[in-house]
Amino acid sequence: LLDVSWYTESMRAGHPVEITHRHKLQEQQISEAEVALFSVSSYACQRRTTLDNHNSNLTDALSLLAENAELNNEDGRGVAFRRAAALMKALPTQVISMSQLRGLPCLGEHSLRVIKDVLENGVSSEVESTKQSKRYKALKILTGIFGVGAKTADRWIREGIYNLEQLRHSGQTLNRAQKSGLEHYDDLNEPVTKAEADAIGEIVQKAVDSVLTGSQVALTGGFRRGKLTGHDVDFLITHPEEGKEVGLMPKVVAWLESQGFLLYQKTTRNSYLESKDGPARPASNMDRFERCFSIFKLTKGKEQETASHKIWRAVRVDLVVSPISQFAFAVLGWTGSKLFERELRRWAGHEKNMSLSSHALFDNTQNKYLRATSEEEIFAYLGLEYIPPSERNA
Ligand code: DCT
Ligand code: MG
Repeated sequence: LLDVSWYTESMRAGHPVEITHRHKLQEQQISEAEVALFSVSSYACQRRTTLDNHNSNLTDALSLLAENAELNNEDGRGVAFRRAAALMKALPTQVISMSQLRGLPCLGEHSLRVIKDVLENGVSSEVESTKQSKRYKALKILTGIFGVGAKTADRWIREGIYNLEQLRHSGQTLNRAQKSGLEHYDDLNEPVTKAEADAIGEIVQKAVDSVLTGSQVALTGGFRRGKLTGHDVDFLITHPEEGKEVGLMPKVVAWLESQGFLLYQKTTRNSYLESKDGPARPASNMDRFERCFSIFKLTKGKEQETASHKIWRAVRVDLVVSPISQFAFAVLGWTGSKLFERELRRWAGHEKNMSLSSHALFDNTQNKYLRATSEEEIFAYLGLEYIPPSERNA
């Protein structure tokens, strides 16, 4: 997939490849022939992207600009920066010169300008000025509240609200989610660890065991891809007998609530993927999908709680119930990364004339749904090499 012949050859010849400083580079006058040239597939779902990122200086810069674009509702621009960042994440070595990027896909003029700035000056001036801008800072703070999206944050900023203090004194009416989000702001902006995710997994497993024996719980999202921290914990729940999962979510939520595990919960019947990205034709078996956005109360230790010593923390948890017939699609759709999922759907549509969602795969040429019981089968239908979760970190 990746052409690293130069890299291995120069390693053998004893050339230094881990040169990080540009002045050192200039002094050594490294010729282009000596610089690694990469060959990379253009869809992120064709690439293996591990958490081992050799270009975090570049991906951090591009990701920040992507985030800023998304916060300003500039989706096209956001995706362009995400694609560029994902491409840099997939490179097998550190990029030290612009010439190495020649012929690579996904790098638009703007992204190349940012990369050049970082390679030459250590930082991108656009990133630095974005970080310093009053608007970006306010958008970050306000969308850091669970339940607040870019549009709400923008409205508040236009009304002169830039931080939590101003929001609290503004007299703005907050919905239930936003009130909860504001109340648990610090906890919810603290990364969730794998150990905390596992502890919550045990609680969720206990909940489903108590309400329906034989139910299965799968950890999805970033933790399934091997990430050590996340902004939330994502679970998928199913039952091996089709139809048994109907009505499961309210029971699980009621059990969790009765045990005092929930600080907030809201259950919706349709997932966002279903409403936005599902196959063009509605499938009758889709209205069963249920999702619960929640905030868990996770006890940290066994010490006694006092007025000044809180022994629990709030954690964002997403629960999704899927019928077993859609489980493989749901696991694939909820494992991420977001860009990997977006690219899978783009590949399916543009290259295969198929519609992929986290419920199903529809073949528009054959005019039929393609059934699958494993992620491997879905990749095979799509004509893609199987990429395991740990290599979907695009
Ligand atoms: N997802 C998606 N498209 C979205 C949102 C989510 O395909 N717009 C999928 C991919 C990942 C999964 O749902 C869970 O979403 P997040 O929790 O937002 O992502 P994550 O990778 O788990 O990130 P984090 O580690 O920060 O929770
Ligand atoms: Mg997650």
